[in-house]
Amino acid sequence: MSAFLKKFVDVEVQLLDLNTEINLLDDFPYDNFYDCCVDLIIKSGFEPDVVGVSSLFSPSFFNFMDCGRAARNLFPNALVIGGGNIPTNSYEHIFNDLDCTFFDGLCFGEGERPLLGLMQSSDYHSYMRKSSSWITREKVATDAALFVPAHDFIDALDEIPFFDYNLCNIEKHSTNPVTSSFHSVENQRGFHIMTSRGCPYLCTFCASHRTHGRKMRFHSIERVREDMSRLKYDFGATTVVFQDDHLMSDKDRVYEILQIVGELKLEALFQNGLTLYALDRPMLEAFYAAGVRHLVLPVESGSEKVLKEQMHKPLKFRISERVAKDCRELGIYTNTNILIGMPGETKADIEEARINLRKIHTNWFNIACASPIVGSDMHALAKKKNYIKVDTFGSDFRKASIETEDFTAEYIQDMQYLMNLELNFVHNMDVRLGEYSIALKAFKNVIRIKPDHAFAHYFAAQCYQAMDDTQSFHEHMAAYFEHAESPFWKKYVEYFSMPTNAVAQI
Ligand code: B12
Ligand code: SF4
Repeated sequence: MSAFLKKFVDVEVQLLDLNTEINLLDDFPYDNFYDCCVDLIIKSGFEPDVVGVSSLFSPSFFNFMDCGRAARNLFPNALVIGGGNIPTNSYEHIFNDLDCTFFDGLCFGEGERPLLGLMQSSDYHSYMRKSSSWITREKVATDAALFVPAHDFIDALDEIPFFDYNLCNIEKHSTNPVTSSFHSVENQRGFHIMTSRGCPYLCTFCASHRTHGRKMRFHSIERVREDMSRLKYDFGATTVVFQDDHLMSDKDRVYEILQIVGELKLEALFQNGLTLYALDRPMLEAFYAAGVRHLVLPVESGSEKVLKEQMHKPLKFRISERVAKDCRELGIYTNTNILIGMPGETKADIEEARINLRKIHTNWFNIACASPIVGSDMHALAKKKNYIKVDTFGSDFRKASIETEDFTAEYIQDMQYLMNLELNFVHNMDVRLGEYSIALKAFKNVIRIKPDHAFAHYFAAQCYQAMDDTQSFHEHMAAYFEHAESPFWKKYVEYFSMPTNAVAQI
């Protein structure tokens, strides 16, 4: 947005990225996020005329509100505006239910053009009153039924200049949680990149279309090449993290992008799952040839019925099986994303999924609890049927928040952890296929984060035994027996009939 604004108007822009700043704090010497926000804004030395607060994620809803309040209190004469997925989807809640007075306006959907119009106007408030991409307290309060906000998209994405990375302290922004969670990447300097916007699919759990729309829009291939080259040569990028919602929409274009990645010798991560039907063998070979060694597979469910009826996802389970197998054969590590607890999903569906998912030759499963993201069809349905049991403005896919005629939230929460243990440990595919060193790397990663993880110790021990490392086998079995005694692990040890007699086993 900064680069786009500067193309047309003479503005000075400063960026305060609280994600990065807070990540770098050694401790949190504040009573709450609001105090932290005030302190960091003061330390930044900003004296803005306009403060724009951005929020993309439900878990940051309350932080978004705190930032807006802090900006209003610190800069009483400034225009305070907000944008991103959260205000786009929750503006009625913000202005009506929470009676928010500190935001002068909220932007609906993408912000480049609405922000430019605003900055070019002589009277901000009257511009926001007239523009249907700007939401104000008055519009929502007086015309709630009549007021329908509208997108103002840029069709040809190349109109947006190369991003204004000079706003960032690149060293600080390189503390990137995405790259470090990928199997093949260590301590890399990664930049997010989005070569297209929009997605035509109708997945019921997704709200991306509310911000970016359903129509695909693209950067040209020339522009993708230019951006990646500048990131590499001017900013020292070693990794590009693709964030397109539907990168695979045009396969020929993907081949060209992979060619560029390969030529520039950049690591490429595809953090969003890539549409599986498009990942045929030649395409996966092209990924491999470009140096890609890790992919995320959006399998989403092991039940065809749930995929079709609950998720509206045009995906056949056999395609997921084939892609995971091909990746393994080619030497591409895979994480598989699974959601459980959709409205309409039954316990029988979940049981079916548990069995089916064991057939996926993936390296690791990420099992998440379906979260009713505001703006998604799933949220609308869950709200209508009164299925939402907790405040969803903080929902983050870890906490089960839906309760239906078929299951309780506690059941989904328990099942999420049980499926994690079952698919990643008890039936771990790498162990089953004798890929012990790959499995071990994952188990040791779990132990690093959770040193008392009894199952990680047990299965790490099994790998060491198979690799003839007797000493490490004994060390991990000893750790297993120690932790298996705790009340938390005891129930899972019993459930999976894991060994309990230390003397007999070691
Ligand atoms: C990159 C990304 C990440 C990165 C973010 C890195 C970073 N520092 O930016 C990482 C990996 C860290 C991440 C993490 C998560 N993510 Co994420 N992520 C994305 C992704 C793929 C792209 C975001 C992006 O850059 N878009 C491109 C730009 C052009 O669009 P934009 O950011 O929306 O900004 C435009 C408008 O929103 C608007 N705008 C935005 N801010 C402002 C401010 C003002 C003042 C104005 C006027 C306009 C404006 O104008 C912008 C330009 O057009 C989106 C999907 C998507 N397509 O947006 C998901 C998405 C935002 N993530 C999502 C989720 C759920 C998460 C996680 C909660 C996942 C998890 N379980 O951990 C976490 C939360 C992290 C946290 N901090 O709490 C969901 C959010 C849904 C929701 N309501 O919560 C999305 C929509 C994906 C999806 N379809 O489900 N994510
Ligand atoms: S989840 Fe992905 S594929 Fe489905 S609608 Fe959202 S962006 Fe598109």
